[in-house]
Amino acid sequence: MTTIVIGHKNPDMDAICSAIGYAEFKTAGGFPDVRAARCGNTNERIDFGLGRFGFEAPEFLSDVYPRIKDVMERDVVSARCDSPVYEAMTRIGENRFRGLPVVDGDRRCLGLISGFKLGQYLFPPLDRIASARIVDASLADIQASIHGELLAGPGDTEVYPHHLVVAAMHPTTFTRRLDELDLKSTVLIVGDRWDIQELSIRAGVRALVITNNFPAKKNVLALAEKHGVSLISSPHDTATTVLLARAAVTAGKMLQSDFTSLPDDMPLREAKADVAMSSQFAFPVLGEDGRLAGILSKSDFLKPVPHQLILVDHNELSQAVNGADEVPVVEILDHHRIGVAPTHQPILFLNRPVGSTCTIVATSYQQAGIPIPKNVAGLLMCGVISDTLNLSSPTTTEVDRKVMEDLAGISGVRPADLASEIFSVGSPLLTMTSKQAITADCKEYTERGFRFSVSQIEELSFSHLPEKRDALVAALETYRASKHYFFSTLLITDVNTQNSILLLCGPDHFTRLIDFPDEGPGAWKLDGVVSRKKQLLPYLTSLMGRVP
Ligand SMILES: [Mn+2]
Repeated sequence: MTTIVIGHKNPDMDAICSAIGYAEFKTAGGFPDVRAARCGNTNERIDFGLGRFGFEAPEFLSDVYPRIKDVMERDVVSARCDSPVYEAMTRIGENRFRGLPVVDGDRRCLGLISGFKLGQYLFPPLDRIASARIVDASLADIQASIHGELLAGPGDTEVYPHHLVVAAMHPTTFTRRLDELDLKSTVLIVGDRWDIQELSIRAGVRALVITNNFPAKKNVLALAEKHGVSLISSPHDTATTVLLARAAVTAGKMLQSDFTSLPDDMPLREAKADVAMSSQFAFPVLGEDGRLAGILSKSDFLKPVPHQLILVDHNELSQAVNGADEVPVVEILDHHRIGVAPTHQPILFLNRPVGSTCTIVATSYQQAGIPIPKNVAGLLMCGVISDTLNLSSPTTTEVDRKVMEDLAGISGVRPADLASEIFSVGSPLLTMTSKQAITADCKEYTERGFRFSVSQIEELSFSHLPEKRDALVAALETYRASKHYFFSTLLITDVNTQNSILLLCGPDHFTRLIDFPDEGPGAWKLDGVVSRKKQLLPYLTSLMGRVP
């Protein structure tokens, strides 16, 4: 079972750093197989923070939907197309399967062989009972299948329909019978009947099988060589020899080539429909290289998925990685409003109204009595600094201040120095396109029946804003229209002066309600507002309550 610690979509510094930090904490606490992940791109600032303390961006996951490869049987029992069906039957019997996939030498799946089809072959319906004597196989395969030994005459690997004939009759009757046979395809099976053996070799049957390990007489051996008849000794009695000879037909001759295979990375929910509609007993699963990687049965859909999630820095499914609703969430660490979906099982849900999730990660270490490694302390500082604008945002609490002090002591890095390093990297307005600036840290909300988005970027000043403003507003409107949001907004915060400019696109009857000073078309001046969560969201919510 793999546990994935993951932050929200459009991850910010806190989401990335708390995911890494909490994965480190769980691992240090002895939790097996925990790894951090992200479901969106990092930005220059996040990369700086990670690199500053020797971390790399966690693994990117576009979604966590359970896939076929998560539940399929990897240890596939299959049959080679060129091996006798006897082997396939044995494997089906041993494993109590309904059938097997049939593969070539390159492990490419050619089709399926079913126990049902094998049963029909062994016991044909009465109107086709004569076909029970025909074996579409080479003489060499028949010999191998009956564990026989070639005593005289030619071996032959050419595959064509052989007719099995048991000579259990008087020589006179047998002579008459020989006239009715297609001798070139006849495999005659007989015990120690020397007269019959000689008669059939002189008549020119394709092969003569002597059962029960009866030794062949010298003159019979010589006669077989002379007439080019293959003489084979079988260790089994006649009835067993016939049965085994019939099983010499290769699996490739009996496969159902019209079958459905599925790619191993297909989400289970997509596979469900294909599987439910099909009468196939199992589904060959192909890897990226097209080779057989596993097999999927209907019962595999009942298996638990081998991964689970710990969500950090968010608790609403609309902000979570795609597929989070189909995987067990075992823990949530967050500092946002509660919008968590009901869970099936009790979970650890730690939501504290503090400035950053990294603060909660640090207190988790402290409460568990696990020392915070130096580099993890630095990493957590990045999250706290970024989310609280270095403890200056109104979301900052005494807990954050205390944690920052502790972390600074461990890392040996001064918060003020780290803050100015972080915020001087990659001004979003200078380094990003308008679209990137909007989507870099964008959160979707639903409030009072309205769906909307609130993005935020941090700058060291507003000096670059005037030349970018119109393009940003245009991009914001495009984004709003593409997502069918009621409105979309971007909060541009100056971390030095602790003021923000709000860009907002939405219907006139809504924007008319905004009572902050105008700062140009689609822009408003929000002095003293720095927190999306604590200041902007409550304000927007109150406006929505006044929508006529
Ligand atoms: Mn956060």
